[in-house]
Amino acid sequence: MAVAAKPLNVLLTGFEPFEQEAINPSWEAVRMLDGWKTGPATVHARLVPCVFGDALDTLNRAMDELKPRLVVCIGQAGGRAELTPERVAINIDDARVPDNHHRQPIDVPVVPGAPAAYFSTLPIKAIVRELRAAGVPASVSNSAGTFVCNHLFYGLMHRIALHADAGVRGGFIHIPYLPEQAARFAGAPSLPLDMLVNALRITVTTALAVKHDVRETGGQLH
Ligand code: PCA
Repeated sequence: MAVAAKPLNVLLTGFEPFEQEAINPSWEAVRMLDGWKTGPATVHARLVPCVFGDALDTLNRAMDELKPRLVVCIGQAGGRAELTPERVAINIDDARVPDNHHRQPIDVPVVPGAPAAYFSTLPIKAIVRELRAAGVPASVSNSAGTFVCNHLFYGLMHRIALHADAGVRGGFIHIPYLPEQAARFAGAPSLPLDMLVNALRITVTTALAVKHDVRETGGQLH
């Protein structure tokens, strides 16, 4: 008798626009994948506010509801030319500009008393390799910054580390502007939406398939 496969949920999050932008490429790309199925997995897209604290509340509610096996949070990194899987989340909020609720924490921990940092548990090197093989520019990043993206990434990894969600893997990927955003800033790099969406499909399938990351160069001198 055939045994019904257990539903396997994948949570992708994207951010609302911030800092005078009308759109955020992370949500524009993530929302295209809501309901997408790959093998036994179904992707669920969620919009996250660009607000310290509230962003984590939204993530926690979505994880409680969906009990995902894989969580990939996506954010905009205007000025970057590539998709950049982040290696490490750090326990600090240090906002250069106010968030969407005019909060501007400076040098406070995301979680008081918690570890200084957590590593992504996504296979970041394998993701970069698969993206490049598909013709998508990608590199490992060693800093997710100290704004709301790092805040969300840290909160995600802290939750996973506390074993509230045993076996869950998670991480964060920054993505460049869309062309219509970059058109406002001379020389700013961008990638088109269809390439970003395809790159997120590759990211999900690679993260589900690769349990032990590949060992190859991806470091930086500084
Ligand atoms: N990028 C910001 C916050 C929201 C987003 O998309 C960041 O990198 O922190």
